[in-house]
Amino acid sequence: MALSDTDIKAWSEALNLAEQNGTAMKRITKTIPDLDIPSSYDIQDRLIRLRCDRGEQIVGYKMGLTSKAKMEQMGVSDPIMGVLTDAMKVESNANYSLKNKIHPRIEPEIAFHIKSELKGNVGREKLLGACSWASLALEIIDSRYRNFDFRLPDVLADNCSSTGFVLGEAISNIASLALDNIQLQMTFDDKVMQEGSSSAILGHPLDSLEALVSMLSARGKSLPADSIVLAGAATAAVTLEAGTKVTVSGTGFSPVNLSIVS
Ligand code: 0L1
Ligand code: MG
Repeated sequence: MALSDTDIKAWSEALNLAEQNGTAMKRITKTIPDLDIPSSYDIQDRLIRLRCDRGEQIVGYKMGLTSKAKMEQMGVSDPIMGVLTDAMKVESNANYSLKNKIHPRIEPEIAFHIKSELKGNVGREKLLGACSWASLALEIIDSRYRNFDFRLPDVLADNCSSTGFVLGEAISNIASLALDNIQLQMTFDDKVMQEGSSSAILGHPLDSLEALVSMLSARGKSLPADSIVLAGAATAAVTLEAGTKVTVSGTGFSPVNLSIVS
């Protein structure tokens, strides 16, 4: 079911309030079971506009549900995309506060910086030519829905649970990286929480970027020059707890750390 403009505005405001206050809400599909995908992305666009209205700037995109495990969990066969703003950027080695977060989780990712605009069908070669650097990343996700209970249209509307991201050292010699099989490990205080290969990110992280460009094109958009892209998680996400030091390491990269505080 397609939503009216009034409903799109109302749901984006509800999600915005949930995020700002750190209070969970009932998923939209409990009220509108047949919410359609275009309306979900319209809510997402409106939600981002609210962020921009309070001074935030769009800095890039994220891909979500990129691993088979997560797709099966959601009963979908395609990945999803969300928008990143400057306010979501967290410095490496920072103290990250869980204040006003609902039920935050963290996952290991690989990020890219795209220097020139991309649209339509792009292959790995074109993507590599447009890429100025790659880095390890940590993504913090926090669904605005009670108990992380959502359906596909809900999570799209909620900007794919986007909350924060940390970028590691930028590697500009991308050819030196074995992007098809970077071994990623995420630890909490030296305890290994998740391990995986970059091949779990839609088979190859550049293929995830290719999917992003094609999804944007299908919506009449392009990937702008000077965009950061989180290619997606290689593993499941892990619940964050205050007092933990989170580290992600990956072949060819320096580790990235984040200290979680209350
Ligand atoms: O980044 C992700 O893969 C998360 C997408 C949204 C699903 C979730 O919140 O787990
Ligand atoms: Mg992610």
